[in-house]
Amino acid sequence: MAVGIFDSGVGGLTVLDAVQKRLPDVPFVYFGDHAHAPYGVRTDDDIYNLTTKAVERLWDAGCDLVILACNTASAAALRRMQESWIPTDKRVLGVFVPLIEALTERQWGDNSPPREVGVKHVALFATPATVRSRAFQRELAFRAIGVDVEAQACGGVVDAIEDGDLILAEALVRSHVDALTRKMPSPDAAILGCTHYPLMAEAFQDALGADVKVFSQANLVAESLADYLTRRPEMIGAGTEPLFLTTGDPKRVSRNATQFLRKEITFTAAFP
Ligand code: DGN
Repeated sequence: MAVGIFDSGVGGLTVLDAVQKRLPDVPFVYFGDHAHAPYGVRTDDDIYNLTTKAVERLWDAGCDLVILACNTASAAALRRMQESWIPTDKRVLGVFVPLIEALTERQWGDNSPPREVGVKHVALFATPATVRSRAFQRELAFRAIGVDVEAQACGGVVDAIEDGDLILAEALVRSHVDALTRKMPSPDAAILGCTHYPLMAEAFQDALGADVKVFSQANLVAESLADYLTRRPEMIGAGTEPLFLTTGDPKRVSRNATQFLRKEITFTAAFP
């Protein structure tokens, strides 16, 4: 069996890269819904319908376990999928919880009551749909008390990354950080709540300053998946080269992904 990794575009490749390094023997299939990116400006119903279609394609490709490496889809669709749609022999996991557990200094699956933690003022950067969902604040409130969260919807950043326009992406990051620090002048931690943003991690850290601890998801999700698979070894198949599927133009997407991850990546059509 392979593990499926889904994102609306190239952002989930940051998660794939980290999990491949952590779990080199696990086979992966990546699905990027480039034809419909960005998700951040879509309605929740729209995001739910697109995400279920992508997850079904990953099931068809032999993935009984799928990670939604997309905060927007995790926020808008995951709970609804888990409540009514996912068959008992399949698992779909999101990307919020590992990050919130790290931020609140908890071990995997520690469900003890909320308590005071080291961080007090947290800046959240995410897509408009993720910010609207308040999913990070909800997960945080289950685990921590006394933490003030200021959210910034970072319009345009995902589009600039998908267009391969790094200069524009950096300028947008600076202006979103400015907007946030006008509302919260001295955050002590920042959450990169979109899997595209680790591609801009340096720009976020530069704009925020070295004193702000920046949490991004790739390594945290990789650790949490490794933990999960240790408890479910039957979910691991034999290692193969990963398969990259896209609903967009495979040539263009391969070029963009190769530029961002600085290694050769070849996408094929998800629905030929
Ligand atoms: N990488 C997706 C996320 O983590 O939210 C971006 C979603 C989008 O398409 N805007």
